[in-house]
Amino acid sequence: MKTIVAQPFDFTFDPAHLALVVIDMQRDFIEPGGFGATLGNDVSLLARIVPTVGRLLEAFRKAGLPIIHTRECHRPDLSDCPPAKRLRGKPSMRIGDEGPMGRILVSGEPGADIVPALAAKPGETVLDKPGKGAFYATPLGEILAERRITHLVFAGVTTEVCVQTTMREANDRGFECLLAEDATESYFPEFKKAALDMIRAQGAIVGWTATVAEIETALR
Ligand code: TIU
Repeated sequence: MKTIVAQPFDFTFDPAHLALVVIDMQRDFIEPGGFGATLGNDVSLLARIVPTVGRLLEAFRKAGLPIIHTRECHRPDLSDCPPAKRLRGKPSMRIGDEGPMGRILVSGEPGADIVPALAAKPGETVLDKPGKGAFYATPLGEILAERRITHLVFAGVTTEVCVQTTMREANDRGFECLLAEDATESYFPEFKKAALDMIRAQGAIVGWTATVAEIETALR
């Protein structure tokens, strides 16, 4: 067993049953001209965590542990994008519209891909998801069960939307969950802080948080 110094208390795990889930580090959220920008957000905040997520990926690669990357995107015919998502709000471009990185949040388009610095390596799983949670309408549960994974480390964007939703889904499915606090980001710093606080409050009601440095130390 190994231990990560974490909040609100230490996170203990068997490396044979640990995996990393990197949520939606896609050009559509992180680069100008994508989905995040169409919603009116300053995407530069998210770009800043790319090197930290890279360090976390390297730590898991060196340790030989499973890595799952998710991408939020939809089929080209948008049959998996309900009006409740596509027609929400007044974005400058909607999901499926043609933007500078191809059609917004559509699978196979340049914008839907993971930023080049964090691209998946051979043997890593890349999972497309139509919702905020990575378990909804995907085989993630089956993939983790096949590998006998019980403990998950999370990173990615955005903290209070797809990351928190996925952690809550994972917690309900019985996984012990830890969020890498400096490898996740929100367009709203106050929402990131609130999400971290609510995840680890009440005795880790949803899960733990720890820095990438603490995770690296434990995996070394
Ligand atoms: N808008 C926002 O903060 N997030 C999303 O729409 N998706 C993810 O968090 N991946």
